[in-house]
Amino acid sequence: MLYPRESETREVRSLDGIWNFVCSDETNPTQGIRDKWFDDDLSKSRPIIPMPVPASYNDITTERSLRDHVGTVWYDRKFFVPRSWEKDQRVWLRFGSVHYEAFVWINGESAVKHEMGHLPFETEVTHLLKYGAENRITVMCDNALIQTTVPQGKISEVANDGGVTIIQSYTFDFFNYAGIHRSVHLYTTPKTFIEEVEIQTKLSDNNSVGYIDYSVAVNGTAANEAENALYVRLKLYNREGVQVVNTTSDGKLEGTLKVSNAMPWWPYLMHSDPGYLYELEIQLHGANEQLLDVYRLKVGLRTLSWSNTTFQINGKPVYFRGFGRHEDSDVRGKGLDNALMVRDFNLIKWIGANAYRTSHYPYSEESMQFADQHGIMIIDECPSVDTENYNQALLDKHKSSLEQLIHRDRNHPSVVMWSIANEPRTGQLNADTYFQFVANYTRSLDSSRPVTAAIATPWTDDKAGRYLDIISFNRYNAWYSNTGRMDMVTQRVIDEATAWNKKYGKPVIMSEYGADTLEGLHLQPSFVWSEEFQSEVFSRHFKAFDALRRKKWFIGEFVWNFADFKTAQSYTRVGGNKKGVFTRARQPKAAAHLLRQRYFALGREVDQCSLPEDLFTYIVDVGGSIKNESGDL
Ligand code: GCB
Repeated sequence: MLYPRESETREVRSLDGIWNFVCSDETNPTQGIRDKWFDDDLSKSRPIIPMPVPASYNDITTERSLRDHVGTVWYDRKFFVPRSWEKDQRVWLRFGSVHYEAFVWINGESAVKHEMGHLPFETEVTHLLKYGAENRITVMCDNALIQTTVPQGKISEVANDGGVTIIQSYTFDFFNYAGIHRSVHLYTTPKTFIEEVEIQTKLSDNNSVGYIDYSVAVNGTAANEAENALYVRLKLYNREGVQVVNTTSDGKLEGTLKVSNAMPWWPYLMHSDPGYLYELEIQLHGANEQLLDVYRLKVGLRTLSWSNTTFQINGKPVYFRGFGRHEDSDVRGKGLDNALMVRDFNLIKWIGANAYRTSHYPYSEESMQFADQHGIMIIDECPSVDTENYNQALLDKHKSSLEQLIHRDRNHPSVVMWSIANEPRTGQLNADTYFQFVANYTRSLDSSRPVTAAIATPWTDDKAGRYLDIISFNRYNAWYSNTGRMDMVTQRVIDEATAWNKKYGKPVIMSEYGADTLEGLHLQPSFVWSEEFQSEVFSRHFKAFDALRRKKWFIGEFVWNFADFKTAQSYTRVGGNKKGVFTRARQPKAAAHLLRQRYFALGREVDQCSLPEDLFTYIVDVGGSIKNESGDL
């Protein structure tokens, strides 16, 4: 599914803005369907309130009942479609994501249904629209999570003071924000149009020549009638806008572009010019050379390779230094917010990280494009969290989530690995065959990237690691285990990473470690929840990582978490999970400065990057170096 882009043959319109909103009764979630609320304006059925799109609806009002609502909610709005769209083209409706399940009507007619949060879906609406007139779009969104949704949850009816109440419970550790989370677009295509583009890139051994394997899929009646007459012309432009390749496909619409004097795509701090992108212009031509459609795509030229001991990009070993993150912020919840996205990337670069994992679901397409541009590597995770009680229906949906994710993200150079689950219960019965299926399915969709999963099951019990290419493990030494014991971190991390490597003979990443930290709480000597504690926990891990780095198979460290985020209510969470290196308002805690010094120091050692001038604060001129137990400062 291509991202909606304007071109000389396509128009894009946003339907973002303030929509009308109605919350169903929790005890009667299907009433709106039975009473056909989609047949007319929602305001005719129920009192409406204004609701921004994109945004989660939970934190917009002051009502507890809406924040904690379980079940269906409704949105609608009006929009005009120009008369000019009526002829010789097709119109598509596309949602960046709706969490969790969406039902959409246009002018009262069913248009599309989609299950799965954080992933886009679209449908053709040419036949449903009124041209040169006003139209209505209605969306019903259901946030209920059960044992066969991805992620899983449980719904129960529980007695309360006045009767019964519906409770949504889930084991994952982030708030189940819901609603129309990302942008809604209408866009046009010609009748015969470019429906899919798949590219794979590689570089010659000395990185001087790039190769882009492409294949284009076309949709449209003309394609069926005169398939052989169609061909694509591909033009590749470098960053300066200079055309470097111009070629024409055969009737199969696939082939390979060769790029001489290639500018490789490098991660941030691995090269002085990271995130180099070319622009690929794809022109679809029909009989008599007629230009049918044009679509443009950014392309990064890079080769990934991995073995049992290493992960390489363009032939150079990678050491990941990054974060687990969340799409989460005050008021907006999981709603797309460009200001927040740009701020987050500025912080990632400020701190010297080169990677993050899209824990625990796919992030916005806009952020994937941004990561391409800035050279930030992504471990791209599907929405399967705390996976358990394995069954066929769950497996089918889990596979579907990966299919949708890979389809969406396969052309991004920033995506360097697929994560097929976070903390699945891999010691359970059937975990073995379940993950064999999931991992093999992922490889069948894309064999150009390694497959991982972030595992918390003890290595002794795990049954999934043998199906992965890279082992990632999450562990909270001095926090959930041996709370407060700084003297029980370093050796345990070394031992566990080594045990994973010994068991499976694969590269190993520590994909989560950290400590909840209340900004402004200072306690010396360090004590749980204080800023001093977080810094010290990090430092004990750094020591372990440095010992592990000497063994080549240890390839990365990811702090949990980039920023504080909201969770379900619990007595272990003070307004949410506070393991952020940044606050929820995206300001640094003390440990952020420490982490910055480490990430840049690693960048200099591993990738010979230059250091920012303000990395170390001036203290005193002692006419030489200061020594501490770990060496020169
Ligand atoms: C984990 C989970 C993550 C939690 C984190 C924590 O292992 O993967 O979702 O937020 O621990 O802080 O408990």
